[in-house]
Amino acid sequence: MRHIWIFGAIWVVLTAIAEWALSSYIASDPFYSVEGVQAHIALDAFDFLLRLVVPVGTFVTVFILYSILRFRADRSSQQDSPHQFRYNPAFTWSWVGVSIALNLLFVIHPGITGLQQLWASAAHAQASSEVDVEVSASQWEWQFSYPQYGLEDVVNQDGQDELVLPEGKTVKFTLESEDVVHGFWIPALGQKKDVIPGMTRTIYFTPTVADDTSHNPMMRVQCTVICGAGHPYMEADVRVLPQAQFDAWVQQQKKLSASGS
Ligand SMILES: [Cu+2]
Repeated sequence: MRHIWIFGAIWVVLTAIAEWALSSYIASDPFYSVEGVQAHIALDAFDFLLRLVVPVGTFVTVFILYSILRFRADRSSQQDSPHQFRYNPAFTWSWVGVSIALNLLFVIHPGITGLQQLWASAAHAQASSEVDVEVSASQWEWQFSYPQYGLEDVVNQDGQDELVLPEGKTVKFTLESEDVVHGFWIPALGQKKDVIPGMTRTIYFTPTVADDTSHNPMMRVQCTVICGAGHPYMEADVRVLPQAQFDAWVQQQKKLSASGS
């Protein structure tokens, strides 16, 4: 009985430390600094799973280490350790029961509840998206057009492809590939979708923070499907601008395309 109390105390303390370390890691790691409505749904699911997995991980670790250290055979003795048992039905069935309960919980939340949130958010986005962006993927380049504004294959002042989005607005992306399968991913916005030749697919993002690739490397377009030698470099810069600046950018691009053609 004493061992159970000591084990429990170590487990609780280690779990508390691990949860604290996890929180500070997530808070400081740019990979988790999401800046979009849909991304927050995904991060909440991830966060919930990780938080419940920590006590399981510390339980197994403490269990093994405590058993090894506390119940090892005496060095001077040729005998096995006296603290041994082969069957412990109470423990076995508790373990099986807790595992089943946790897995069922994960299926319900964040599994079903998270999917419902994502679907609701997609339906809402579909009804309310205000900006259309046509994305063309090819080996190994992303090109962005804005049919509403008559802008095709926009580039920044250095001539690089660039995706510019208004802050707080839902954007509908129409994805097409000119050659092979690519993957359209903006890490900071938390979702991705394969871009498949011969198909037109759509995805919606609602960026919530004005940010750009130079401040946050996760705010970029990245190909996620190995599509040939240039795949790792198939990236494009993203700039999320407050609405007024976005409007000014549209006007500037319109002037540029008028003078260029
Ligand atoms: Cu690729």
